[in-house]
Amino acid sequence: MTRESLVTLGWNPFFQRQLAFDDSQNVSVARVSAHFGSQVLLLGSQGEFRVPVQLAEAAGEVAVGDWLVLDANDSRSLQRLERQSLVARKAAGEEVKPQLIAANIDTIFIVSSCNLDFNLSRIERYLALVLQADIVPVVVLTKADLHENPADLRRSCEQLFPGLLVETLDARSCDETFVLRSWCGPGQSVALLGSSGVGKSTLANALGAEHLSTGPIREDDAKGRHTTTSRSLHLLPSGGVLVDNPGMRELQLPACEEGVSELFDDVLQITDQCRFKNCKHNGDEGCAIEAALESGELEERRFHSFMKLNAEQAHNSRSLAERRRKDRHRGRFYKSVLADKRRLRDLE
Ligand SMILES: Nc1nc2c(ncn2[C@@H]2O[C@H](COP(=O)(O)OP(=O)(O)OP(=O)(O)O)[C@@H](O)[C@H]2O)c(=O)[nH]1
Ligand SMILES: [Mg+2]
Ligand SMILES: [Zn+2]
Repeated sequence: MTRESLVTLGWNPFFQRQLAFDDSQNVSVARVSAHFGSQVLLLGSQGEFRVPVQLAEAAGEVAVGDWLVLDANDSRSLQRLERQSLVARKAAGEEVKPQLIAANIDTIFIVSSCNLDFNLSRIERYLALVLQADIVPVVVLTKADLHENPADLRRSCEQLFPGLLVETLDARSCDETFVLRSWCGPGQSVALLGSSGVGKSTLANALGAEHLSTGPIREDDAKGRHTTTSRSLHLLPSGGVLVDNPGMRELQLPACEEGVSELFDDVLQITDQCRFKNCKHNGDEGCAIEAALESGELEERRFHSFMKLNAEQAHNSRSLAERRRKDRHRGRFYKSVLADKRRLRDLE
């Protein structure tokens, strides 16, 4: 395998150190570029190739962006390398289980458009997820060409988190997307997250990912039509790789306590001053939040967003722990049933 071509796919010493095989063994390394359910698309120094999911996941479940060590003869995965980062959300629907979005990503462009889709609380949701995964967030406000004063929207986003980088642009324009190039350099992995129709694939195309399909949005509510249907990883001419994602209908937070705490550090500092440790911030005596809301120090919207996201992640985190406990319990139960059956058979 040539290390040089792997470097353009994001290979670095963090992965190199984990290799349990040496050059004399008949193995190759590849990165997961798409997951189609029954088949997985891989990118290696020899180019793109498909393998059945049973072979790709022989060493564990994979996400787009994962690095795999493969048996060079039959492409069976022998080792899934430890991830530098992992973005996951709670899968849509009632069931509480994580859905892997992308692995080994350095920067996430949280894409929102300067139209009806623009919503600070939704951007906060994405931010909590990205901060939780220890990935650099950049907010990209597309369709700036359709808004009278995109700089106002940029300023309100900048206030969501100290030092947050926000760019406003026309995603169709290669010149305007140039401001994003510094995150797309050699060895860098970027992923796009956002609702349907905000211009993720348009942006990917302007950055040089080849020919991704884009589609018109509905005129009445500016919602997209879910043009992109699966995630995929693409090489960029600037040297990095980019993961385009399908638009998200709902982004439910998984266990995300650190991300929420980091994002809402200002609110937590105020709650520290409430008279009682278990203050519900709901008319309780000596509540510092109430005072901050009244004085205007804390914005009503931000406080509600904090309460909502915190409760949601705590709920999903508890449900996830409960599910794991049940799975373990069920495992023990089946084992004991099997043992009983074996005993009965031995007695027969
Ligand atoms: N005027 C304008 N139109 C844009 C801009 N960005 C995207 N569009 C248009 O918005 C529509 C939706 O763009 P897509 O790139 O398909 O959106 P997407 O986020 O990939 O949507 P999904 O794949 O459904 O998640 C297309 O008609 C684009 O041409 C922009 O910055 N300005
Ligand atoms: Mg798309
Ligand atoms: Zn309080």
